[in-house]
Amino acid sequence: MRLNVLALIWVAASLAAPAPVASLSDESNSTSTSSGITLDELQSQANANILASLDKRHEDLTSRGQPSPCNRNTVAIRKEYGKLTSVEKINYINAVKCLQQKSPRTPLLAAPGVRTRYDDFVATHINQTLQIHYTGNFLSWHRYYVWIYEKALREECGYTGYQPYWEWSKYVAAPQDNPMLDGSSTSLSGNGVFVPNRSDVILTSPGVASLYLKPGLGGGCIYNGPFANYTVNLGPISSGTTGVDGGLGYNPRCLSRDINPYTAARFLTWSDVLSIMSQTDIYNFQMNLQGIPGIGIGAHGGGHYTVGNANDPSFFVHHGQVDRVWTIWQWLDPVNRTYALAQTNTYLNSPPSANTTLNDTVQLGFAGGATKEIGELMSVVEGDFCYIYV
Ligand SMILES: *[C@@H]1O[C@H](CO)[C@@H](O)[C@H](O)[C@H]1NC(C)=O
Ligand SMILES: *[C@@H]1O[C@H](CO)[C@@H](O)[C@H](O)[C@H]1NC(C)=O
Ligand SMILES: *[C@@H]1O[C@H](CO)[C@@H](O)[C@H](O)[C@H]1NC(C)=O
Ligand SMILES: *[C@@H]1O[C@H](CO)[C@@H](O)[C@H](O)[C@H]1NC(C)=O
Ligand SMILES: *[C@@H]1O[C@H](CO)[C@@H](O)[C@H](O)[C@H]1NC(C)=O
Ligand SMILES: *[C@@H]1O[C@H](CO)[C@@H](O)[C@H](O)[C@H]1NC(C)=O
Ligand SMILES: *[C@@H]1O[C@H](CO)[C@@H](O)[C@H](O)[C@H]1NC(C)=O
Ligand SMILES: [Cu+2]
Repeated sequence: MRLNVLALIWVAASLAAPAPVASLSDESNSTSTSSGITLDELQSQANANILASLDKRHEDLTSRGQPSPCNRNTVAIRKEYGKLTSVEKINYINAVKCLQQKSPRTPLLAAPGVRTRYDDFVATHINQTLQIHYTGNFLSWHRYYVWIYEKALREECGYTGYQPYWEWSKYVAAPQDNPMLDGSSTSLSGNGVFVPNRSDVILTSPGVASLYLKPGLGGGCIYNGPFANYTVNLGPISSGTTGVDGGLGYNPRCLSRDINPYTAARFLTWSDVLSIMSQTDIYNFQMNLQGIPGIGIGAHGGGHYTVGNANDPSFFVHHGQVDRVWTIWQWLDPVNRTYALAQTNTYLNSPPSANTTLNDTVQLGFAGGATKEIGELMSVVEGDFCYIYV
């Protein structure tokens, strides 16, 4: 499915172009260390800061005789999908399939198309789309969403691991060879069947140049791997083809996928990630991640157009990486960045709304979780959260 809705209401925006800081130089991928800094190195710095903060808190709490449940020995570790063992991958896949077989919590009156527990998550994302993208809560909402999904996998489906992430740049040359997408029994299935002669996806919006995205290597239904012949029930929400009831109606069809090396090469290289990481304020950080209208769709949009949307099980692995990039960026300068917010509560501030604050709330509907203030979701080791990325 296409997230053309992101383009529908793009508005002309005068935004700073990506400006990498001088100390960070380009790399073709995150595993190479021949020159310049890599994402792994930035992650090491960030993790050193997180662990130092955990240690300090642990010392403070234990010296006062108080419990210290989140410390360096208990912190959950989220890993890159390709680095999970085969058994870990299969456990993750089986837990996702379990959610896809369990009964939903969403009443049919609220979303007539929901059929499974997994659909509760898809419905929540569709329902709130225009309040959680290009907004001040984009990062915190999706952090909470991925965490509640991980919690459901663990508590409702017996998964004992944590949410994996997709290291975009590592597989940018051939996203179809990513162990997450290679079609093997330890992947989240591979490509959809190739549909020839498709035209470019055109993202248009008033006042800015249209973007043309070449079609990828698939486009049709997925017949391989663990999610072969999986039926999606909700959506789509793309322009012109919005499903019944605004995407919340029952619209059963195959899970399709169009793995797209052209989109990956354009938006998911280490150089792209570096431009995002090099932003020094939260406004430019999150705009570069989401994509500046008329210039690009960012790594967030790039990942979705390289693989898929919330009906696709890879969605949560992609958003694991979005959260990882934010986490690393925050912890490279925790004092200035942990609680930094920008933007408003409406999509590109249309219609105009108040600036997002730490006291604004987010909720995940029938997916689960309590209503939270954004301030409770800003640190991966505060409140309900206690995890790091390695
Ligand atoms: C959609 O959001 C509205 C407003 O928050 C809420 O009342 C409704 O229950 C939501 N529906 C679903 C399916 O989450
Ligand atoms: C990373 O880049 C190096 C050198 O540019 C290349 O040899 C290697 O194959 C790349 N690795 C991946 C996983 O793309
Ligand atoms: C694809 O387009 C080419 C050129 O227009 C045409 O010759 C060919 O038959 C088309 N293939 C299919 C499968 O439609
Ligand atoms: C998927 O559906 C196709 C076509 O209906 C069928 O040939 C194939 O055996 C199915 N595969 C699985 C794994 O169910
Ligand atoms: C935090 O921001 C202040 C004000 O812009 C700046 O002086 C300081 O260097 C920043 N802290 C770090 C660790 O970069
Ligand atoms: C909202 O945030 C912008 C950018 O930080 C700022 O210029 C503006 O004054 C804020 N508006 C209000 C009403 O606080
Ligand atoms: C507003 O948010 C701040 C930061 O998260 C928090 O410390 C404070 O308690 C909140 N205030 C209210 C009235 O909830
Ligand atoms: Cu989203």
